[in-house]
Amino acid sequence: MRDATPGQSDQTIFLSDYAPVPVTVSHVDLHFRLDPQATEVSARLTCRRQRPGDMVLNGEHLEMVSLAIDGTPLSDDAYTLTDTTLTLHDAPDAFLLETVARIAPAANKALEGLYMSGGMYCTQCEAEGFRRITWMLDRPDVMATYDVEIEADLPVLLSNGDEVSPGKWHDPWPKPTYLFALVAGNLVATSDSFVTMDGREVALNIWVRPGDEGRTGYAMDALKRSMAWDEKVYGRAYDLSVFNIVAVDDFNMGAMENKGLNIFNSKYVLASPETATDTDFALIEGIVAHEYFHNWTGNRITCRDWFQLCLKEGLTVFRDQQFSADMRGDAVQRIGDVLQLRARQFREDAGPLAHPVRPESFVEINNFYTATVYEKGAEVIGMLRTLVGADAYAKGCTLYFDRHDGQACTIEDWLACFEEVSGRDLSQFKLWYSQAGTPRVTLRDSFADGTYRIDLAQTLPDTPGQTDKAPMVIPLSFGLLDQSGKEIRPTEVFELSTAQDSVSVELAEKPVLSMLRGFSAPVILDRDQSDADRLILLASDTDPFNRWEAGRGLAKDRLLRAITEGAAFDDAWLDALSAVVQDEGADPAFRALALSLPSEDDLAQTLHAAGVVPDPDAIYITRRAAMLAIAEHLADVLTPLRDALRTPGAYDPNATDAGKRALSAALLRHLTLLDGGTASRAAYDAADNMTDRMAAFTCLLDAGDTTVADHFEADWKHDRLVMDKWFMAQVAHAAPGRAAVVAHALTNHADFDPSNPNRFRAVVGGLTAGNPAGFHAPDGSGYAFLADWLLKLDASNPQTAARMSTAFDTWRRYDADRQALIRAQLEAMAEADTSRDLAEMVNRMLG
Ligand code: B3K
Ligand code: ZN
Repeated sequence: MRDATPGQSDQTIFLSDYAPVPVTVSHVDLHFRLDPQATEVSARLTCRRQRPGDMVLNGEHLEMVSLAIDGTPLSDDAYTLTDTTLTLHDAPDAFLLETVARIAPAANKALEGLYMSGGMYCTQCEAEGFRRITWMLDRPDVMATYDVEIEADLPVLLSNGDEVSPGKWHDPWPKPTYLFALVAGNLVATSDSFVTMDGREVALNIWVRPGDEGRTGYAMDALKRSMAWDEKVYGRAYDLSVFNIVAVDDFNMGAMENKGLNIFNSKYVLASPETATDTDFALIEGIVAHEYFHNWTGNRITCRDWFQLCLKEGLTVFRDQQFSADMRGDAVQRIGDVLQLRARQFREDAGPLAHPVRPESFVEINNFYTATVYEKGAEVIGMLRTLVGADAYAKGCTLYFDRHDGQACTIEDWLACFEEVSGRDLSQFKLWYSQAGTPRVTLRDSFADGTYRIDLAQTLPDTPGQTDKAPMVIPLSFGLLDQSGKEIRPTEVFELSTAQDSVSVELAEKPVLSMLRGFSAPVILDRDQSDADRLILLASDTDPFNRWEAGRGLAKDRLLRAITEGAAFDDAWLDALSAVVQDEGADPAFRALALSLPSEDDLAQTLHAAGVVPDPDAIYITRRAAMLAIAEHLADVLTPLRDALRTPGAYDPNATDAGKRALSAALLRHLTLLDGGTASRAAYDAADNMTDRMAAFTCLLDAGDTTVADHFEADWKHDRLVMDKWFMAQVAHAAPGRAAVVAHALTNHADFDPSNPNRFRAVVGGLTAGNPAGFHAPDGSGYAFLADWLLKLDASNPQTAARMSTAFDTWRRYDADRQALIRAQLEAMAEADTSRDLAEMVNRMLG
């Protein structure tokens, strides 16, 4: 492991070891003299003793210029300086600590702390990046007010809070270091304003590089809608006179909620009809909302320590999902959220990286910004709301905001608010935070003598470091239909809180059970469900999630039987699918979701869970065969349906039009299997927006078209975000046998810059996530490609390398040959001189 300070950086940190700091900091005064190679950071920290002990400040990659307390330089024996800490011995009870540090932002390719992107200075401090800027108590329970002054020969100088004078900022709201931000550069703003519910006017700016300002309109609109929504739904108003967003090209993740100065990956800000797809627009809306909502859930009330990360992330994801559902429609949003949850979180929970929503130990906290903390964390909030009810949920949130404003909190603080308003004991519910793994709920039902009985049992699988877990409280929403599809019992919630339980209902005839409506709990439901019941639910359930789920169940059964037994695709299924796709009364977005088959990874996950070793090639081939069977079944209607879906007028990213385009694209994908690409070529040429263009482009790549990639490149070479799509699509849509070769060739392209995370993710993620059969090619070429690039990237950007390494986390699913190939790559990485980040991931995956 590289850069390890013995006994320090390879140390595991435990939740149980939490202790408050002996000396705290209440105000931070920073002066930056910016220079790419030698930025000088002068810090004056107002410090106050709370309990006995040394003050240990964090600081990494810093050159010390000076150090003084209350104006007097410190003698050598008054402090100890290491590569990672500055310890003050015998500090007084109240004092001003003055340090001057020198740093080199241009050399910082880890994209943590202060770094440079496209000529601009920017920061990323969460989780522990501030320590690369100056010495400070770099932990979330130390909340301070800030004054910041920036000196640089650049037109735009930004930091948190309100601008006092050019380049001088004051943030009156106490915040932890991770929310600090600074941006300086040649930027232009799109500006607007918002009047809060208490009548204050807030200036809104989205700062971008000159030339990009025409692509900020949608993000600005999403911001204003987010501000209004949080006032209306959660009663939360914004609290500064300005809200700035900056778009940055080189960014390790999606965006960052720094107080009053959100920094975004440009991919999640910049959008125009010509350059962004409907998916991009929806992501921009959701991420702008997410970061804005953090202003209350995360910033005003933050986390006591990083183990409480889900306190802000799970809650904020839940809030952004609610917002998107309000903007775009509940059903489609919920189906999309559950698809993501199963694809990312269920997968994580089923492998060596499984961990609780609130982990109990870590080596590198950046490795815990996971689907479990975020998405399962959001599901836990959703279940809490279901269990206490919408009214108590709203009251509990208000109590939380009132009671804990300005504090750094724990999950216990959060749950106590809901216990208080609902009068309910949530101690069993709290197990959702501490027990890892996806619960499996087994359901058996029977009907006899006028009684319908549902028997339920729950089990929770062993996960790393956890066995013999206790039963959880699982809210199961369900309703009943009669055999004609009419609802005979509306939705009710059964709380499964013991290992086994049952529900009995008196009825004249056996009903059709619609269980887990709206996916009321993040569990795997294990049951035998007849085709007849599924067909009734698909046609008639009042719960749209379960309508979709029934169709998905039918499809999944067919695919699994085709893979394991070579079963043919039956007309009953194809007829039902065809009816949904042609149902003009249904939302086109829903019809598009109904037409899309379970992903290759989903099928592999399900086979593995059933004790079958998944064969990635067989999965790929069978899935294609199923699509062809659907295409042939729908052959006569594909074109007329597409024609009927045309949206009149200019492109508009609204959800209704986007749904039509999504269905049209899904139909085109099937049509391409029949006509070899004729319709796609016409669609590509006719496209006047990036959504239609990408749909046609990927269809043509699937069809083996050899010229379209060059055309696309010639048209879009100048646009970095569009070119990310070009890089990714070629790898994701390569024939599996060629995927690693295509990916490798693209890494030699003049525009492949691995130091840009978006470009790296486009090519490497295009293979690992976009082309599973290619990644798992039997010759191991995909594995070698990933491991080579992880090691290369890790030398400069450990965070993104560690994150991308999770592609290997399913390795124990596969056959002995593939396992041996992956194990060899993991072992080679474990032996290599890697970062703490990557080393932790590799060691966990090796188990
Ligand atoms: N809070 C940031 C994520 C920071 C990740 C640090 N490795 C973005 C978000 O969740 O809103
Ligand atoms: Zn977040």
